[in-house]
This record gives sequence, structure tokens and C-alpha cells, in this order.
Amino acid sequence: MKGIFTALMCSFDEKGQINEKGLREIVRYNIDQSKVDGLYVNGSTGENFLISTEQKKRIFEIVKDEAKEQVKLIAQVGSLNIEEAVELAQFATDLKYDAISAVTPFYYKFDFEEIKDYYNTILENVDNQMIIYSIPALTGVSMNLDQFGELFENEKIIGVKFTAPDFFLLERLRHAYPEKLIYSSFDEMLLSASVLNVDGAIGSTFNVNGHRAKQIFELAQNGQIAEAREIQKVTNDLIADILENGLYQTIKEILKLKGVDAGICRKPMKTLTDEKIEKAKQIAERYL
Ligand code: HMN
Repeated sequence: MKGIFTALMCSFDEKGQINEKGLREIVRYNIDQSKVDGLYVNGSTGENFLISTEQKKRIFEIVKDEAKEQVKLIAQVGSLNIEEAVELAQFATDLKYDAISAVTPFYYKFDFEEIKDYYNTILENVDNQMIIYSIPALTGVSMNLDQFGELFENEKIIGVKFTAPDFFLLERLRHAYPEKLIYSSFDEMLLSASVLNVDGAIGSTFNVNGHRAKQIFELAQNGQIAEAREIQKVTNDLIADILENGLYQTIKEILKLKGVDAGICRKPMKTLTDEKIEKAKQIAERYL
């Protein structure tokens, strides 16, 4: 379960329906071209919070059918509707996903006891291992070292996807829980997190830049920091341009230039203007 995991995109058509052929091509590109170690399915990058339960299930099925046992698969099942979270967790477990993950419950200001109950409830109903998905900037939910420790008391919780620029907390977590899996999740901070000995990383830009993420991670593990810094620099030039042009839309556009039918983003995400499509082309030509 260690290494570089792509936060998988999903291909959608103009009607917002899953483009199965396109999704299969995205899976193949990540496995065959970028050679990532795993896929994180139905995360933010998969537009998970914009789609129906049936669509989430179908995506789990298609990805498993395409990837088979070739890479590790993590199913993100988190939902404010706890029955949906349990249903998806059971569904992905039946499909033999290697682990499930759930975003911390958001929108309402849940206290820590409620958050803990959410994870324990999902896990009481499913025979699988869980990776907490912590992304305070989007959920408003920040947990401290002790609270992570309390969640980790449940042995089925095997790790955390740590999506925050808090390197103090990241170092404390690494030190306090050497046996838990910690995935760094801001791609622009991969090297810094790797130096702190994270077990892997999960990221959106790995859909097109997974090969560089693998290099950064492996070089850092070998102590080749200067070399890793060079690759992180190019990576961050790329990420800065992608973020400026529109994150998920630009990644999809770049995939299309690589011959992958990545489709468009679901509403209310907008589509790229012609000018931005041209810019995406320039980004691809410059870096990929
Ligand atoms: C997911 O759930 O899809 C991703 O793991 C989320 C991941 O942390 C990405 N965050 C967001 O998209 C909000 C990052 O890969 C991020 O896109 C990247 O570092 C660029 O800022």
C-alpha cells in the first residue's frame, strides 16, 4: 500500500454521464504510461461530491474491472449520508478494493466525538481497512495529534491521507505513529513530505505527471535530495500553470492531447474557453 497513488479522474460526457471508454483509458494511462503504484478512486479529483450513488458504484466497478490486480486500489466512500458511506464501503469491499477511505464529515460543524463515531460506524459494517481522508482547506475539519491518535486506536484505521501544508503536524504524526500509513497529498509539497518519511502520496496531477512524482519519491527515499529538488521544481512549474488555467479541466485537456478520452468536468464546474484550451496545449508541450 506504499508509493504513488493517482487521485483518479473520471471521464464525463456533455450530459454528465460516465464515459466508460474514457474512464478505462484514464486507468490504462496511469498504469501503463505513468506506472503509478495505485489509484485513489472517487476522491475530490474524481468529482465524487457531484455524482449519484449509482455513478459512484459504476466507477468503482469499471476501475476494478480495468485495473484488476495490477495496482493497489483505494475506494473513497465518505459521505454526509452515513448509510451511503456504508453502502459504498461494502460495495467496494465486495469488489476487493484493497482499502477504503472516507473524507471527514463536513458542512455541519461536527465535533470530534461525532467524527469518531462516523469512522467507527462505517468500520463496524465493513470488513476492510480504512484510510482517513483529511483535507481541512475544503472541509473546515482540522484534527490534532491526539485526535488522530484516538482514531488510530481502531485497528482497522491503517492510515491517513494528509492533505494539509502543516509540516509540524505531519512530522509529529510520523514520529508518533510509525506503523500507520501516511500519504502526502499536496503534489507541490511531495518532496518536503517525502523527506519526513511519508509512506506515499495521493494526488490529482499524477494523472498526467505520475512519472515525475514517482521519481521525486524514489530519489527522496534514496537520500538524493538535490536531484529530487530539480524534478520537484519542474513539477511545481507545471502545477502552477495548471492551477492558474483551471485544475481538473486542464488535466483532462492534457490527457486528451495524450490520446486519452478524458471528457469534461461535471457542472457546476465550467468548461475551458478556447483560449484556455490553447493554454493547456502549451502547458503539455512545455512539460509533458
Ligand atoms: C482527491 O481526493 O482527489 C485528491 O487526493 C485531492 C488531492 O489532495 C488534490 N487536492 C485537490 O484537488 C483539492 C491535490 O492533488 C491537488 O490537486 C494538487 O496538489 C494541486 O494543488
